[in-house]
Amino acid sequence: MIIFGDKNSGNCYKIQLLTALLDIRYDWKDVNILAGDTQRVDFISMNPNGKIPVLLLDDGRVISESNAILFFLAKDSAFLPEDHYQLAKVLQWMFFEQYSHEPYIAVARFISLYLGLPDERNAEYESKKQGGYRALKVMETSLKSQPFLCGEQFTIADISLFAYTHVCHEGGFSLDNFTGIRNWINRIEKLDKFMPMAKP
Ligand SMILES: N[C@@H](CCC(=O)N[C@@H](CS)C(=O)NCC(=O)O)C(=O)O
Repeated sequence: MIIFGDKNSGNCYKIQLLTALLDIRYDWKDVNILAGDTQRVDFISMNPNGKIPVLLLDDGRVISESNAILFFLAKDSAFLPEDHYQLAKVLQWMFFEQYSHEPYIAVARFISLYLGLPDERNAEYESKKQGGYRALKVMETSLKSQPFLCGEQFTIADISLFAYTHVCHEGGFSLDNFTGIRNWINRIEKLDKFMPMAKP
């Protein structure tokens, strides 16, 4: 199978981390968003939404959306609970990541790290920071009393939220007041076969 992605993207790193932890083999194709690769006809024919990551299976079938790819690849592994309630909790955190976390923390990081915080985006950046801190507080509430987001078991929900949380300082966030999150990050970085994200 082939993963199309950019190694500086947290959404793509989710897939790199899961495949490293599970020893899943794949080919990697670098996609350069700024050069327009995601808008080219061949790419759009795979993902009409024009976004990475994309997983192309050997039989030609395609999956987009990072959390859907995590779900697909984690089948039959310890990172996807069998218990129906626990599985719903995994989904709960992954929907939270897409609606209440990534649009704030990843976008603040993009504006700050990649665009150099231009004046015309400062108001947007500040509002992204507010939303980002709101999301971090929600995570902290769970992580101060349990090792992983869904309880004792490390799941793909942790991978999903780890991706942009552990680099949130690159978006101007401080984790000084988030002991639960800091301990959770350390715990994940110590997992067997952990793979760090590429440095920007
Ligand atoms: N919800 C999507 C978001 C994917 C996404 O926003 N990808 C960015 C890179 S991190 C992208 O491809 N942007 C290109 C564009 O919007 O043109 C996911 O989780 O996979």
